[in-house]
Amino acid sequence: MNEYIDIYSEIKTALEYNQPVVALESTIISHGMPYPDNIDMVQKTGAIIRRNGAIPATIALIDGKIKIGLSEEDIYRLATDKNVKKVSRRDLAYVLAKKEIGATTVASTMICAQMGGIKFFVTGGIGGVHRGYEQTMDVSADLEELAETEITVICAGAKAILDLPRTMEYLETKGVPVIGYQTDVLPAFYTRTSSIPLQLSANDTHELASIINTKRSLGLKGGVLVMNPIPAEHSMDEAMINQVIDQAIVSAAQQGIAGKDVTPYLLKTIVEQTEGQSLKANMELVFNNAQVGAQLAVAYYSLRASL
Ligand code: PSU
Ligand code: MN
Repeated sequence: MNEYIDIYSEIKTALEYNQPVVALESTIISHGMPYPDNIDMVQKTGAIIRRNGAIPATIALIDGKIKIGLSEEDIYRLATDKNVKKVSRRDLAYVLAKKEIGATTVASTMICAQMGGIKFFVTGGIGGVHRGYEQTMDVSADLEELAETEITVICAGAKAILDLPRTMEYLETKGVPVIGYQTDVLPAFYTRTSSIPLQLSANDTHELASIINTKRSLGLKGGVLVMNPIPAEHSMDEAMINQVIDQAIVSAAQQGIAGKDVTPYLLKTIVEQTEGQSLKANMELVFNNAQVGAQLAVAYYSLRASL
């Protein structure tokens, strides 16, 4: 392990004894949700992971270290400090070397989780190919990381802020297994379905654990993406949310928002335009992913122990 990794003792022990650990990203805290809901989200997500038999490990860059497992003070800083940098693969070495405070995206959380020996990671939504990418070339580094790094990411699909068909094509080209959890269509984050069929699906966490174990045994590089739809009682009206998303994209273009500011800008605008309704849905789908992710980690480690 490299000298930048700082793993909280409880998590270190769990990893040594092959107990299930589930990583969480921190960009969702700093740039994905407003304060104080972001703190509420991390605490509840951690509690759900524990209740389902795994140990939560939130990852961030603090004072020159990759911290795996954060203190309450770290979480408060991430949730409130305006100087927190959104850190993807590109920014990782820079922010560490300068000892700045950095929040990890899906891509950099995967990198750091792998450095620490963690195999599962729960989040809300991943980045992807942005709409209008023909002009902007805006494709999230999350996709390339899924192609390279051996972590299973549990999410609620991708948002319609992205070009969903092209996001799926990219993942197919890169050979990333995208597995629907109890669904055979791509969930669209705020809604349970989209018009895009999934080629792979699994009925329960044991099936998923067996697929992940087989992939590992074959030595195939790259991650696995589990698509877990938002619970029906929390899903949003499709026409309404799509209209809000369309407007947010127009407004981002008009204001010249580009690069890594695009996703945070869109998320914030959508929360404002739905008067918090989208934030509530976002939190609920993270909780649901935490439950499935923890159960999957438990199933995977018990399968490994039985081999
Ligand atoms: N989608 C969400 N919430 C988020 C993000 C995406 O619904 O918080 C964050 C994640 O950290 C993701 C990142 O990895 O945005 C993608 O940003 P970009 O498109 O700049 O790669
Ligand atoms: Mn981008």
